[in-house]
Formats: sequence, structure tokens, C-alpha cells
Amino acid sequence: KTRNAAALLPDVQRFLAGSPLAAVIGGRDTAAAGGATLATHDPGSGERLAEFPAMGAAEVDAAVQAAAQAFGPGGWSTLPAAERAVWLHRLADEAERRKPIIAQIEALDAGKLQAQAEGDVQTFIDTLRYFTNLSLNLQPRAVLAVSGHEAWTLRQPWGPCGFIVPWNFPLVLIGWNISPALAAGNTVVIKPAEDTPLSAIYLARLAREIGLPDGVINVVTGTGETAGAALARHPGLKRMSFTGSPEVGRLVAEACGRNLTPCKLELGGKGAAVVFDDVDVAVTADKLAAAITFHTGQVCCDATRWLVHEKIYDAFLDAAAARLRGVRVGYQLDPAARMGPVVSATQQARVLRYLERGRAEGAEVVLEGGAASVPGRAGWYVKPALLAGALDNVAAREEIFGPVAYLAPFRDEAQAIAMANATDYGLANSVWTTDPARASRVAESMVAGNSWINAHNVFPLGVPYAGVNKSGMGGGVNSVETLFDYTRSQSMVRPLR
Ligand code: TXE
Repeated sequence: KTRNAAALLPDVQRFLAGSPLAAVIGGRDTAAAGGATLATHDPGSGERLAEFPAMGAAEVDAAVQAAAQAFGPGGWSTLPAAERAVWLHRLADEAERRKPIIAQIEALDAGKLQAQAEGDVQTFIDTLRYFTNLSLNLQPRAVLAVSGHEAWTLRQPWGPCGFIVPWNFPLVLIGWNISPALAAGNTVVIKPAEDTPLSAIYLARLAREIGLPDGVINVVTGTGETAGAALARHPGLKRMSFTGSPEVGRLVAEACGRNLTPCKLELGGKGAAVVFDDVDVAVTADKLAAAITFHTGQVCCDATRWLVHEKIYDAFLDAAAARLRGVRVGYQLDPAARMGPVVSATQQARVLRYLERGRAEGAEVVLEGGAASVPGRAGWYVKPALLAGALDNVAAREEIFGPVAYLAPFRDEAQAIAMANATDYGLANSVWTTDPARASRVAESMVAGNSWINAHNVFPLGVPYAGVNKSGMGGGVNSVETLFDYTRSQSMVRPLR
């Protein structure tokens, strides 16, 4: 029993009491061959939450086969879209009914503030509904009379698709990725991160409870090196989608390349926020501080480099430091907490190491950050940190994945754009100014999949989200195009006469 037991919803307690939990393959609760398990912990208390299967190649193979069988013939892919939509809407409705339960599981497992976890569950639900509805609204392609032939294009589902997801937004990233795949008629095998397997397991059980055909959603659990790698190299997958670090993304893409399996990668980032001297300094500092502390900075599209016009640099630095100093670090289920723990001891050590290295390379330490302690909770906490100086510093170049911002002054627009673009990543940036023409100019000139204007970390439904360069490849997520990505094009031709 954890110390939290009293604060937990009865359904969450019951779910955790089922430990060791099973993964779900072909609708069946499945343990690892030999019964090997791993444990997942509450990042806010360090306590063990539950055990789950440490799977490998054999279970991954069984899951891909279950997905292939569920796909068809006569399966999920051959149902009329309207019939699939009934199932997917039922799944969304049931997830909505259980939102507090799913959110608490996600909050506990990932160390997310409860309110943010609820937002994540809502994003999952909204995304599933969006793609389900979209799949019912596709217009038939025009029939062409060309060169004496009529021709048309079918969009066919691919088959079993693999999804390897990370620990920072488990349910959001599952939703963004599997919703278009399922709505288009594919079946899925999900490999959640070993730090956060619980919401995926819960989701697979939920799908079974509402009667979704067995094998349409499969979940395999285990480490990246065993379960993840086995999924990435499985020749039975027709598509793969990976979200995580660039290092592992490269391995996954290589494995897919060997099978010629199309592969979508969503990797990290080192986003810039470019702040001009016409903004309200207090308001902008406040918004950027909120962005960097959101989910304790474990957000791939965060603004981690704050490029500030030299005229307001000192005032901005003071305002940001004051705001970050006041952030209340606390246990994720404590409603008074404004920033929870990081996901693991490993991640905490990573953040602390980057602070050390940044300082050693000469960064000015405005706010030193470091490990934080929360009374009565032996979790993995860190304080917000603010570094400043030249951008050739390791803390300004590499993705830290913690609440650490790096400030640097700029002189003019051209220099700001050059500084923002001086990175191998290309996921998301923002520009802050009251001049609309300048806002568009700068936003367009920053090379990345996403440019926000006077905002950061906003993801309206249906707006494409993708990274370029080291931040990803293969088309991104969250838009009409994603639905097409999960169909293959098949040209049909017949002579007119
Ligand atoms: O990610 P990994 P880690 C960045 C962030 C973070 C760093 C390390 O900077 O600090 O990566 O995090 C699975 N074959 N991002 O090490 O390892 C793994 O089980 C196949 C940014 O936790 O990339 C998990 O399910 N799969 C990112 C998933 O890959 C493998 C979010 C991601 O884990 C595997 C997460 C292998 N050989 C981390 N090794 C973002 N874009 O938001 C691991 N995995």
C-alpha cells in the first residue's frame, strides 16, 4: 500500500491492487513468458506503484500477429467507416466517463499535476473524436479522364501499425498517433515507456470492456532495448511511429529501414522564444515561465532558449527570475502544487548534470535550480533554473528536459532569427511582439515545424504538429494529413474504350 492510498479513487486503488498487471494482446491479459516483470514508480514519492510484464520478441510477435488477424480479411479494415466510428466514439465516451480515474493513473505514474493529467485525458478524447469524425468526411477523389483512361485513387489502410511512445505525455501521444490509424482502419500495437506503462494498459482494458474487437488495440510492455527494439524491427508491421529521443529515433528508423517499413519520428527540441522590446515585460515573462515549468519542463516543444531584445534584457531577466523563484514545487496530487516532480531518478540526475556542465562552461547562473525537497515525499523534484550567456554553452545547445531556461540578448531582428535557427533541432519556436508584421516575418523565418505568436505550447485540434531536422520526420501528427498517412494510395485505372 502506498502512503497515498487514502487520496486515491477506489477504481485507481483496485487497478493498482491488480499488480502484477498484465499487458493486453489479442484481447487477452498477457504476462511475459517466464513471468518477468518490471516496476513502475510514483515520481512524487519514489514508491512502487505496480509491476508489469517485461516482454520481449516473443510477445511482440504475438501482438503483431494479433493485430494482423484483427485487421482482416473480414476484420477491422473491412468494416464500413461508420461502423468503426461507432466503436471509436464509444471508446471516447467511456474514456470521458472515466476521466478522473484515467487522469489520476496518469498523474501518479508520470508525476503530472492532476489538472494537467485531466487536460491530457481530454486531449486523448478530443483527438479520437476528431479523427473518427474526419474519417467519415473524406470526399471521394475526382475521377479523371486522362490519356484515354479513367483513373481514381483508393485510400486503403496499411495493416498492423507499431507505436513506441515516451513517458512525458503517454496518453496524449498515444491519442495523437493511434487515433488516425484506427479511424483509417488500421490495427495497432503500442509500446509505452517503461516509466509510464499504466495508462496504456488501462486503455487496452477499456477497449476490451466496451467490446472493441480483440486485437485492434494491443499493448506490449517492457524496456526499450527488448520490447521496443523487437517492435521496431518486426517485419509484420506496415507502419511505425516513434516519439522519444533522437538517439533512439535513429535506431528505430534504421530497424524500419531494413524492412522498408515507413516510419514517422517525433523527437526532441531546443525551441527559442524571441522577445522584442515592445512587449509587456511582466506578462511575457510570466507566460514563458509558465511554459518552462509546465510538466516540469519535460516537454519537447518547450521554449528553452529565451532570446530577449537588449533594451529590455535586464528587466526581463529580473521579472522571469522573480516569477520562477515563486513557483511552488509539490506533490503532483497536491492541488496547491504548481510544478510536480520529474519522471525518474535518472531524469533528475540528467537535469542536475546539465546545470553543472552549463555552469562549468561559463553560463551565468541567474537562478541556480537544483534538487528540491517536498516535505514527506521522497520523490524526484527539481527547482526551476535560469542560466544566461553565450549560446555555445551545452545548456543552450542540448535538450535538458527539465525546468531550465537559458537567456541571451539580441540586438536586432536578423540576429534574433539567426540565433533561433542556430540549432540542429526544429520543433517549435515562438515570437513575442505587438507588431503584427514583424511577428509574421520572424515566425516564418524560424526553421521548425511550429511557430507560435505571442503564445507557446498551444495545440489546437487539427493543426499539424511536426518536427524537422533532428526533431523528426515523416509528416507529424494531429491533422488531416495524418489520417492520409495511415492510408496507402492505390491507383485504379481502366481504359475508357
Ligand atoms: O527516451 P527514449 P528517454 C528526450 C529527452 C529525454 C531524453 C531521454 O531529452 O531527457 O530523450 O529520455 C523506447 N528501441 N525525450 O531515454 O529512450 C522507450 O522504451 C526501441 C524527448 O526516456 O527515447 C520509450 O518507450 N525503442 C521525447 C521510448 O523509446 C526504444 C520524449 C522513448 O524513450 C529503445 C522522451 C530501442 N533501442 C524523451 N530504447 C519527446 N520528443 O518528447 C528506448 N526505447
